[in-house]
Amino acid sequence: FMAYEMLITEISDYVGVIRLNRPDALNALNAQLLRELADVLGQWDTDDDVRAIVLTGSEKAFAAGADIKEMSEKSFVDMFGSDYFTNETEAVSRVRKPIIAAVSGFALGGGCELAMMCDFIICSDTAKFGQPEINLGVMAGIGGTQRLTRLVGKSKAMEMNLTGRFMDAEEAERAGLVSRVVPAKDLMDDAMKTAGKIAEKSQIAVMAVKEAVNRSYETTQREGLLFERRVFHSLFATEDQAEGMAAFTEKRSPKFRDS
Ligand code: CO8
Repeated sequence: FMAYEMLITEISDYVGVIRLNRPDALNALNAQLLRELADVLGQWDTDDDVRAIVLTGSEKAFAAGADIKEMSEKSFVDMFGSDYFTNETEAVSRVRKPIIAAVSGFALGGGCELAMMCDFIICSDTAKFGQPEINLGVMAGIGGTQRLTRLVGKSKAMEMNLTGRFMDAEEAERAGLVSRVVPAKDLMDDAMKTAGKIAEKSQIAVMAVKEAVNRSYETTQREGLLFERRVFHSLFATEDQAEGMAAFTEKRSPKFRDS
């Protein structure tokens, strides 16, 4: 068991909530914060009490980027040699349960990239997304030129990465970066309700959906469709399929047992 200094974590009604908590640095991501994040995600992925995860920050900032003060003294050899952040950030993508990013305020640089590593983003009307690394004489390093391009297209991704300008919530929704925008005061309620809805489903089907949607990024459409079809077929080996379809026919709510 690891005591977290930079995260506040809580499990309620099968939803695990992780709040980034470095208020004096607008939740800038440093090595310790990311180690703690990787640790809790690793534990929750095999914890039956967690069926969906919400990752959030403060009202002012989801995260204002990687910690510039921690990075400023580093050399190429330090970065390349340690593969700075690689293990910790890959730990986010390894999680098989769904992770919702609930973004309020700044999601910049590594903060925007962390939000994009989640399965989808719900943001408040105060959210500001950006890849301002260019202003520091560097560039995005954990997805800002890759995931952002896939999410919003080349034109916007290129402009954001080249100019460092911020995108507001309305533009982010229009561009497909976020699934929905909600008033700031409703953000956590909405994210928790959304996670709660997912937590009621068959966990097997939920993990299969996550795998299949993510596969669409990694392969051709023909292979992706084949993967989807085979996973769909395989769900007919589960009791939850029989239960879900029986419940519909009998006009009652299904009781999924993840089996
Ligand atoms: N790192 C460290 N400290 C930060 C960061 C950061 N990214 N962002 C804010 N802080 C600190 C400030 O230094 C300040 O601390 P202090 O009070 O001690 O001076 C405190 O947080 C509050 O910030 P501000 O006073 O600046 O608050 P404002 O409301 O005036 O401004 C901004 C808010 C616009 C968000 C501003 O803080 C800002 O521009 N922050 C930096 C944004 C940025 O450039 N982010 C990109 C960082 S680089 C990156 O993310 C690379 C990721 C790739 C990693 C790859 C690894 C392999």
